[in-house]
Amino acid sequence: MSASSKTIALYGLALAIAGVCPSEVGSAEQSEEEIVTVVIRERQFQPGETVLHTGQKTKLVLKNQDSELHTFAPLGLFAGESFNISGNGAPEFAAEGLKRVIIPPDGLVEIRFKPAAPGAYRYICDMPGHHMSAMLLVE
Ligand SMILES: [Cu+2]
Repeated sequence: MSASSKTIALYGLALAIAGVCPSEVGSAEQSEEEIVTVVIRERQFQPGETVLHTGQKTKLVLKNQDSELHTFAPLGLFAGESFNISGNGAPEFAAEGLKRVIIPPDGLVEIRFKPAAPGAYRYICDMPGHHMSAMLLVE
């Protein structure tokens, strides 16, 4: 193989790689899950504001690091939406969707969903006397 034909072969290989990679990266971005974590510690949701994105596959992770029960009560965020809950929480449902999830001490709950509409959604812990609330901001 001469030096010039080797150069042409390498050039062709570079074109093939360039042609394949951008489309693979693009589709991976669309299907990738956005993972957001809220930690519950000393009767506070941390952070107090969490940003989510409309139409984005999302995994919302709630970690209870306290030695007492807390709940995640989303006040309508999941109304009419499909979602999947895993972990060791105890979900309770109402006609409008997810009412709350009870999260045991050192418990973990994962909620998979796609935020349907932009807005600011408050969620609370509705255990008596806890007075805990925070925001999910869907952009
Ligand atoms: Cu609580």
